[in-house]
Amino acid sequence: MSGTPTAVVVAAALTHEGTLLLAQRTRPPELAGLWELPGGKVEPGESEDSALARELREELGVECSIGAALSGDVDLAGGLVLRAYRATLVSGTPAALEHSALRWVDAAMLPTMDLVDADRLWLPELLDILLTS
Ligand code: DCM
Repeated sequence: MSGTPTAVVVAAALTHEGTLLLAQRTRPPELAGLWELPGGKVEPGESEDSALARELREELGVECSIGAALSGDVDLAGGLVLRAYRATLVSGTPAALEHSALRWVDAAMLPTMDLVDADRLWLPELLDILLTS
């Protein structure tokens, strides 16, 4: 029953007026240039919501409200699990503080973006969110 606790990486489906924010990774080399839902690792003792709000503050310089989880987790290398949550802006304008670029994409643009593999699980749900928002 014991063993290494699973570390969770949280990522945001941050939407605004029918668009979704994607962020372009700078590292590691195999992921550099690919687009992702912004986020990062949950620290010990931190809730997933507060971890995601903190990551969005650090990476984008914005305050966000964190909503419901998207369906399904993704197993990443190194015993990490990736989980995504809906998010909306409370204040600020996102800036690429830790990414090489940001892009607000609509439902037509999203499928054309070069996403990191892990985030592709949520493509149908993200399209649905954009088309019904
Ligand atoms: N990751 C991912 N998709 C995201 C966010 C993160 O696949 N939307 C992965 C990339 C890394 C790990 O999670 O393997 C930790 O992310 P970071 O390096 O950004 O802390």
